[in-house]
Parts: sequence; structure tokens; C-alpha cells
Amino acid sequence: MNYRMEQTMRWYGPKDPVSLQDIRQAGATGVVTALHHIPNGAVWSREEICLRKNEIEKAGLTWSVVESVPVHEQIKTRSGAYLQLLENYKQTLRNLASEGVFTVCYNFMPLLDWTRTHLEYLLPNGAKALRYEKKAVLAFDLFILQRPEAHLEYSAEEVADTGTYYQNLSHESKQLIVNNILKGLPGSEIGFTLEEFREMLKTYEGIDANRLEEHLRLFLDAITPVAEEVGCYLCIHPDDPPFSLYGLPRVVSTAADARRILSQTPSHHNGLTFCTGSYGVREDNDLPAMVREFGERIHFLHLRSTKRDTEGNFYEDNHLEGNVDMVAVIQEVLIWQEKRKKRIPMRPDHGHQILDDLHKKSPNPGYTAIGRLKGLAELRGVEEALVWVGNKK
Ligand code: DNO
Repeated sequence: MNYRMEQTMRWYGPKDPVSLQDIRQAGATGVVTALHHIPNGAVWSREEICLRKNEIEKAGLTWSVVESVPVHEQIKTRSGAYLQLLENYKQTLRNLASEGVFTVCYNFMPLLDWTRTHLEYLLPNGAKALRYEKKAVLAFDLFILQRPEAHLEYSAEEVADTGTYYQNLSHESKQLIVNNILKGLPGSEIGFTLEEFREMLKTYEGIDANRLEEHLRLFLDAITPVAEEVGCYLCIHPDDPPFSLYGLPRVVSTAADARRILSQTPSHHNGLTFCTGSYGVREDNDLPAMVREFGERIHFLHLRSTKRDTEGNFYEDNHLEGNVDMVAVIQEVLIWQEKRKKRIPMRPDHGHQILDDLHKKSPNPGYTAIGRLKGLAELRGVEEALVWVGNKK
């Protein structure tokens, strides 16, 4: 076996307290980043891209993947200025490719990017993890947002249980849940007030899962030819968590979704970000089987593990623990890399807040340095061991 995954870490740009040097010391050779200061929908100019790329290269690293070029809401809903926004998206892809940045991650989640309700979930060893608590989301939907249809979508028992849970929450806990859900976790390009969110929900009236799937297909049909022309690899990130929230459709959650997206726009340049932490929340997603099936079109990997319970909650576990069979996933990745004669960029996705980072206030929950360094080290170890065994055979 000759190919190793390209090891990268996410960097939030010059304001990130985790520096490029930290990332290099952690053992990564590449960086995953975006021009977060550019408003969603605007074209990324060659000059801005070049500046950022030079900064990364000066630190001895490569800009491996863009995460993300965000997809404007009006493209998702096909309303307002979406035609112009599509042109802007294409131009950004051209500009990135002209500057030598070819792999572009994005997502198609309506309104909200990834969702967690608790950012400091205390583990028995004192580490802090990110957690999704179903009741907190239901309480938000039913009693804070007060979405009129919500009562019809949950069972009477769920509504009653959530009512009791909500009454027992302190004012502070309620506020924390609202902030965690609406203010946008790191990497989300937008945040909302409660009123704004209510207004924005209306823009999805009449857009069910079938229609959103169609909008995604039209988006891909529009931009994939440009990606082909300039040599760019598009890779869609799955929904996190991989199911519908607040009545909003989500269409990148399952193996069937990935299959549909890849077959509808059958270009090698239309690919996946295989995020084990997102897909892995669903028991019906067989992750090693998904890599086996889709590996030819996986252009980027997010490796982390979650641990679910029977009540619909999950928390982010150590990278090699939890519900994800990480060793099996990496083994499948290695097989594809050999076939494709290509290294796939990988980043250890999220990490626990541990050791010295526990004493710091991180602006980017999940993205502290030490927890991710630990994740990266473990994942590299697994890969080396598998390569060693593979080469012995
Ligand atoms: C969270 C990230 C997501 C991801 C976007 C991709 O940690 O994985 O915010 O970057 O969904 O567009």
C-alpha cells in the first residue's frame, strides 16, 4: 500500500486562537479553511484567495480543502436573486481553481448548519464534549419557537414529556439552548434571532424533501460543468444531525441520499464529504459499506465518532470509540486510495476539550487544539498499522 490520507486540520483564519504553527506541530500537512469574512453569496476574488493561500504556505502548509463555499439560502429555495448567486458561485470556483485550490466542501442544510444543544457536556474523565439532546430541540421547537405545526409532528407523549422537561429548565439553560441552536456553531455562516428564524422558516413553505432534492439537483447541474472545466472537486457535507429539524427538510442524510446525489449528476467532480460523525448518528447508515460503495467519489473525509442512546440523543465520543467502526472505515478508504492512486484529504473532525484547553475559553467549540491533535494522532496510528498489515500480506 502506497497511499496515506492527506492529514489536515481546520483553521478558522487569522483570528483562530489555534495557529497555523499549532496545526503543523499537530502533524497535519494541510489546512481546511474558508474566507469567512466574505459575505455569503459574494464572489471570492482571486486576490483574497491568493492572500490566504500565501499565508498558509508561508507557514509550511497547503490549503487542501475549502470548507465551505456556503450555498446561499436563495439558491436552496430558488427564490430572489438565485440566478445571480449561482453565477457568483461558479465564479468563486473558477477563482479558487485559478489559484490552485481545487477541493470544495459545501452543505445543503436549510437555514441552520450543524446543530448541538450542549457544548460543554462533561464526560466522566473531566473532558468536555459536544452533545445533541433531542428533548432540548423539541422544547425549543414547541415552547420557545412555538412553531404552530410542531404539536402535530410529535406524539402526545413526546409533547407531554418535553413539557415537563421544559418547565424544569432554568432560565439560563433555556437561553443556552436557544443560543446554541440559533447563533450558529463554528463554521456556520449565519445566525438568527428568534424572530428572524420564524421569518426565515416561512421561506421554506411549500418546500418539502422532494422539492429540496430537486433544488439540489438543479444546483449541481448548474455548477458541475464549471467544476469539470476548471478541475474542481465538489464534495457535499451530510446533514448534521442526519434528520429533519423544525419541520425543515433534510436531503443528505442516508446512503440512499448519497446514491441519488451521485447518480443524478454523474460526474466525478460531483462528490461527497464523507463525515463519519454525521452519517454515523443513524444506525441504518453502514459506514464501511458506504465507503465501499461511494469511495470513488469521496473527495474529503471528516473522521470522528458519536455515541447514541435509545432516546435519540448523542454525544461526540473519542475518535476511536462510540458507534463508528473507525478502523473498518479507514481500511475501506485505504483500498480506494490504492485503486484511485490518490490521497484523500482527511481531517479529525472536532475533538474534546481537554488538558490545558479546559482553562481557555474557545470561540470555536469542538475545534480546540489538543483534542483534535489527539484525534489526528489516533487516526494516523490506525492508518499506519493498517498499511503495515496490508503490506505484510
Ligand atoms: C461542523 C462542520 C460543518 C461543515 C459544513 C460544511 O463542524 O462539519 O459546519 O463545515 O456543514 O458545509
